[in-house]
Amino acid sequence: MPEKDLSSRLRFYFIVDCDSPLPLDKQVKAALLAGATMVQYRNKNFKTSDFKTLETLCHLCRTNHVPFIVNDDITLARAVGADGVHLGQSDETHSLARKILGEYAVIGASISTLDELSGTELIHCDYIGVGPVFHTATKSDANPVIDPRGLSEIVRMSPLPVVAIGGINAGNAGLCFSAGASGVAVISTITRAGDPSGNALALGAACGCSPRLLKTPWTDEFELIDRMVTTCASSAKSPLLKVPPGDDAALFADIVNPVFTTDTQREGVHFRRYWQEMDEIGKRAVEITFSDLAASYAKPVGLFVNLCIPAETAEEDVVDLYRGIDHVLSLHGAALAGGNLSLGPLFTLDLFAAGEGSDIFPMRNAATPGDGLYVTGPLGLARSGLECLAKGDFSFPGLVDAFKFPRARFDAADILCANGVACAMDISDGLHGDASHIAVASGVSIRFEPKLLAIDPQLAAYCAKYGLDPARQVLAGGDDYELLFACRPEVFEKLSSALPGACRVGSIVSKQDQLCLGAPEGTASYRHGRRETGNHG
Ligand code: TZP
Ligand code: MG
Repeated sequence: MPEKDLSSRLRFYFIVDCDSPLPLDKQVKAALLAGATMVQYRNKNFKTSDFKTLETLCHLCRTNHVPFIVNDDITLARAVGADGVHLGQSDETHSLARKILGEYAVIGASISTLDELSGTELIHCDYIGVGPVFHTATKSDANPVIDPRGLSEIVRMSPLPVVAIGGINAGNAGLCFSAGASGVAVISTITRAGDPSGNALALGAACGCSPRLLKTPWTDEFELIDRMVTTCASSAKSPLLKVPPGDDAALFADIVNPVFTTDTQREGVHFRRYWQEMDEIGKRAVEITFSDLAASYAKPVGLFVNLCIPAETAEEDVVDLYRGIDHVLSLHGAALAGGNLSLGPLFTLDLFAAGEGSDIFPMRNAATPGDGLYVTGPLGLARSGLECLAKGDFSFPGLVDAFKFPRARFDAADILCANGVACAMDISDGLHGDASHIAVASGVSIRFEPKLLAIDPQLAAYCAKYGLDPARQVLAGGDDYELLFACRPEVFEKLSSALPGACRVGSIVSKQDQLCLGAPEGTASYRHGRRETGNHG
């Protein structure tokens, strides 16, 4: 299995110490201030009364965009909404962790020997923790010390990035990196030190991590709303919005053919704060909401954002989110029309957009046998980019950008509308699933022509690295937000020069036993609630 480059996230891996007199939040703050890149909650005597502290630590890490891992207990990791779990040799299996926590969870395994390395189901893991490299008093049942030489032997044989553990401090961390470790995991050098913060900073420097300022949670609702609205001041001036945010409701001027749509973005389902910057989350949320308007040949006029945030959310994060929202609103000449703010356990955006429609309202029921089925651009990139973000693999920036920066295809919609294309939709869940919607609504079947699927070179390289079928990524991967449309081949001929990225992906045929023909066996687009690992939208 090829290496997943999680290195930057494993670099400075702090593990909390429940046996230290230093309170856990102080431990984690010292580590975060010193630049820790991952935090693990390790409590060998967990009681339900500890849950509140666990939750506080999870929020502290999330507020600061640092992945939070729970040791030993998959159920506890799931209950607190952790980013992953670390399992030892005597814990539950890694495959069970993958099933319960989902495909984007970070899963680690403890390894002390080459035998343990070959006996572990690494296919379900993202990294291995290897040690004890040096003598440690922190783990009473630790295996024999393997020293940096033993570490480098395991690094050499491991297909996964390695985080070294056991007796590591600022003085010897360099030996672990020289042995090939991607990161070091530490406890006592911070938690049992006379100067925890000083030791943490020294270790951070040895790891090449910069200290960070901790983000402060928001305090006053009205102040926060005021900052959200002023951040969107540039976009709040649409001629069609007569009364901007600030009153009980928005007053619009007459909108011709009014079109409305809504979308949702949930933390842990659609985004994670350690994957993306806040302004990127805002930009993406608005573009994909507007994509439904583009797919309806409508132009955006106003946007309402119903925001739900955990109490620990940093005010600057909310402002950055709205900077991203404002950027896209300005880009498309639309205005922030209103919104709502509430407290909740998860960061969630519910977005509602109002738009002005054109003479044609394209529908999914308008495909007829003999039509070709076309897309406006390459597919499979965004889904693969999402997988790269989850893996911490930064070697395919084009794919990651396709996920982070989708564009509502208003430009393509104008061309389709001008050419009278009556059957169109945007691809959010994947070509296969979205094409099925057209087949059902139009009472037809669809014959895919996989040889016609254009495979982007970065997608091809990504699939080669991870042993994936590119056709399947294209058919099943969602999130590209290109437009899918059906029309007579001669209409496509006419419009194709204005839409250079567009290509044919199949044909509309009369209804058969199967809705979709010609897709590789087992291809299925994403469906909420239909996977064991429902973790994406
Ligand atoms: N697993 C192997 S050694 C160890 C664990 C949990 C303890 C590491 O703690 P310290 O204090 O950094 O040696
Ligand atoms: Mg364990």
